[in-house]
Amino acid sequence: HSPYFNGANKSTEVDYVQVYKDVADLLEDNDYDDGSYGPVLVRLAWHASGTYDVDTKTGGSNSASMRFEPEALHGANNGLKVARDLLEPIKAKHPNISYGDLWTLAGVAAIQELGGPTIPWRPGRTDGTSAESCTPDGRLPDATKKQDHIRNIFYRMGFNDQEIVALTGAHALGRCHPDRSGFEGPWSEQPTLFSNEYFKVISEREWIKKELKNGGWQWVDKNNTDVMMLPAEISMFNDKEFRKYFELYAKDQDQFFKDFTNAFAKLTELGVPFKGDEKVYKFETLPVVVT
Ligand code: DDH
Repeated sequence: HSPYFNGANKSTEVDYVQVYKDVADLLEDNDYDDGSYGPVLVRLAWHASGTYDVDTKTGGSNSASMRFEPEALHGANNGLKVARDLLEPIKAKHPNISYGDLWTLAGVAAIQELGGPTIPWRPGRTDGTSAESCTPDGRLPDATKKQDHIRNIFYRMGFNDQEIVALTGAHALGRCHPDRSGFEGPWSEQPTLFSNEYFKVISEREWIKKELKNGGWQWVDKNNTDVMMLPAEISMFNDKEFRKYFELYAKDQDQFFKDFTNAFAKLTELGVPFKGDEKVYKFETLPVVVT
């Protein structure tokens, strides 16, 4: 073989294990939110993927259409520029990775590094090149609405009730920002730890309404008013069919991790035209450094 043959081949290869490590390395930042960029990266992976429509087979993470306006400016995507910009140096270091692959891999890395389950991931997304790949506004859930709206949004992606509740458990991570969604506060006291805490919090606390300065409202824990729930979430919790999964996951973290793993992997693969021969990665978390 000529050395040029190998060289040419290598130039399109991506070291996904190294990409995982590079994402893991940039998560911590004591000056940002609760000390981690992990939650906002998970939200980026979710909003890139959750635009999928099973009937028309449009949307999803394949084209990374959130890079373009108008999708970048959809209200649901407020604040995600932070996450997209954060990943630019990694894109520069690994120029052959597509944005769709990078964003979904970063979400997987964030979940794993913050204590969540190992989520199988494979490459295969190809970037769209223009705003033509943008999805119409309104495909992501509206937190001010009730459980029927949430069902319709997720059924459109192809999820069932159990998967919807499992996925929403991602709210163990992160917080609401008044300048992004208009809501404020985290869903738990430990917003940088991925666990079944969300389900415990929603089932065990007493929820009272809090009026917000912007004219809206949310639920807050009567005994710790920093902890919140969205109007849509308490509607879901009060729905008989959804409720059984909230109770199941509050009791059984292993079941939550198993069901979340499957649902999140499915979410990030919606609408991706895999060839079928892609390597499936199960990334190892970075070793914990004791200082
Ligand atoms: Fe969410 N989410 N989400 N969410 N989400 C917000 C933040 C985060 C809803 C509304 C909001 C999922 C489902 C729902 C994450 C992950 C996931 C915010 C606050 C709102 C509002 C944004 C802000 O102000 O910064 C609603 C409604 C639903 C629903 O299912 C009914 C799902 C499925 C996921 C997922 O990842 C699988 C994460 C993480 C955050 C925290 C972001 C941050 O910056 O912190």
